[in-house]
Formats: sequence, structure tokens, C-alpha cells
Amino acid sequence: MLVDEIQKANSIVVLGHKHPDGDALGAVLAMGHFIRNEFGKTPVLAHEGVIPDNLRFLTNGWWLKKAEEIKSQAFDLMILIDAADINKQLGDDGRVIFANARYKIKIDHHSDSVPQADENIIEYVAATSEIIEKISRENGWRITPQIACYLYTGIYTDTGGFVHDYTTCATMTAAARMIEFGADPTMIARRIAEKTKQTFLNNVETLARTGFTEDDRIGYFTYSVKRTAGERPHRESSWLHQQVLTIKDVEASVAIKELDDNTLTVGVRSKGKTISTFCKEYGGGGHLHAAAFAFSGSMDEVICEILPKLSEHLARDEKYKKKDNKKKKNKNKNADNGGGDNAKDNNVADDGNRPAPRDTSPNEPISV
Ligand SMILES: [Mn+2]
Repeated sequence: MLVDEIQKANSIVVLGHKHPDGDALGAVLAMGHFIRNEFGKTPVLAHEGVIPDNLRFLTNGWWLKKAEEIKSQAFDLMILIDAADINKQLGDDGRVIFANARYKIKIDHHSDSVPQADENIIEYVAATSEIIEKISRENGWRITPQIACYLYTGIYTDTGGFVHDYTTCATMTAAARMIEFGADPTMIARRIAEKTKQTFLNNVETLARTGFTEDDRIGYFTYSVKRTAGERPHRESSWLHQQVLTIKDVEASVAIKELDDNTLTVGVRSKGKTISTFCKEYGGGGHLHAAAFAFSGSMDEVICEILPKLSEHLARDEKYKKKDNKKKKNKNKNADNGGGDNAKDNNVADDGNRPAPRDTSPNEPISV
């Protein structure tokens, strides 16, 4: 049990996935504060990779160590946060810390989460921060305004501002509770959206070049992240995807990114159709509605050859869905005949087979 293990341990490390997003960072910091406040212990809070500028307001006042600095330490307890698979979501340093830890507890919400720890707390909800909120409620842990800010940020960012799949009544209730305990939703929303003038201009320039497939099913944008004069031009791919997906007939948004070594990553987001299977065919992967793959050919090949195939894939998914709905309808009819409650049956079916929560992290390739 989490509580017993925290009580037993003399040394504790809390680490989230590499290149942490708001959920990973918020959940790590909240867990750290709970361990300090409720157990009187000082855990090591660590991060691997880069903390994005717009999340730096979270880390004020609490020293996060780099995974690299602590990898030679063997901790009694490691709490791993928001990482579906240590082989994909941790870097070399994170994996060393995991291997050296005597007891590991993993807390995660991804549907493809691998139970690699000694104890795995995996719940298919909107954010790992939502799970931590539930754990704190069940144990009667005190929510300080600071903790409320961490957990609200985690839930807010992983739901894309309460709009992605999985934003449930429970998600909103958890977030509302955090506001009650002192989280400032206006400040957090503003900080999360904040960007530099140059990033803003880069975003807009990229968006102005949006292209479309012939059938308008796909809107795509291209850009290079190659270093020029030591600087890496920055754009917010999540924001760009969101904008493209506001177009009425567009079903999927595609980001084609050119990297330093001239290879490409192709990130795909959809309004609801499954695109992870398509990305898998090209050696990538991800969530049902947000996935990516690496490609060593040219941008033209992606635009002229792969996008039309993706378009066909989207059309096929439509047919499949229609058939599937018909089947469901028939099933419900039968249930009705047997005196079943149609609306209730639908809810049960929805809960029983939940798709992957959508990640709001920048659309990095899953396997390169
Ligand atoms: Mn998450």
C-alpha cells in the first residue's frame, strides 16, 4: 500500500515522465508536498528532460533535481508518475533510478499503461493529478493552496482546458474542489497559454501556410525545428493542431516536423476517428486520437503519398463506425425488449471500454 510504503521508507524519490507536461509536473509536486506535510519526510522530487517555460511558475519554491544528478542513489521507494511505459516515457537516467529503487509504485492514467512497478495504481481517468486528488481525499490529506494549484494545473492541462475526451463529471468535481482549496483558475489558464512574442509569430506564420488534402478531410502544417545560429525556432504544435481542428470539414490535423538530421516526425490528431492504428503501420504509435510516427523520406512524400492514404483510412473508419453503431442499436433494442434501460446501457458500454486519454503534451514521436 502506498501509505505503508511511504511510512516505511527512509529515502523516497518522485519522478514523472521525460520532458514533463503539466500533469506530470503537477502530480510530482503535489505528491512531494503530501509526503512532507502528512508524513514529515522530505522526498527527492526529480525531473528528466526539459521543463517547458510556461510551467516554470509551478516549480517556484521547490527544488526539483535533475534525474541525472541522483541516478547513483538507491532509494527505498520510488513513486513513478504519469509514465505509461518506462521503456518509452523514461530516459536512460530515469530507468537507472527505477532499476536501483528497492520498491516502486507507479501512478498513471494511460490506457496502454504497463504494470512494471511492484505496485501499480492505474486508473483510466483524465489525468494522473485526478488520481492523486482521489488518493488524497480517501486518506484525508490536507490540500494547501499550493497543492490545489499543482493538481488543478495537472487536470487543466491534460484535458486541454476541460475539452478533451475523458473530461468527466468526476474530473470537473476534482478541479472544482481544487478551486475551493485555493487554486486560481484565471492565473493558471493565463500562465499555461503564455508564450514569447517570437513563438506567437512562429505559430501564426505556420498556421498561415496550412494545406489541405483534396477532400478537405486533413489540414496539415509543416515546419523545421532545425537549429539556426544556435537557436531552435519554437512553435506550439498542440495549439496549431487545435486551431486546424476547428475547421468544419477537417477530420484530422497533421504536423510535419523536420528535425536536425533531416528526418521527419509526423504528428496526427483527430476529432474522434482512430488514427493510432494508422501511425502504428508506419512504426509509430500513441493514443487513439493523438499519435505520431517518424519518417525518413521527404515532406513531399508525406503530403503526396501518405496523407491521401490517411484520408482513405479516415473514410474507412467512418464506414466501420456506422456498422458498429448499427450493431449497438440492435443490441440496445434487444436489451429494451428485455426491460433494460436504454440510456443506462449506453453509459455502461461507454465506461466499459474507454479509449486512451488524450495527451496534451507536444506531439513528440512515440518511437523514433
Ligand atoms: Mn497525464
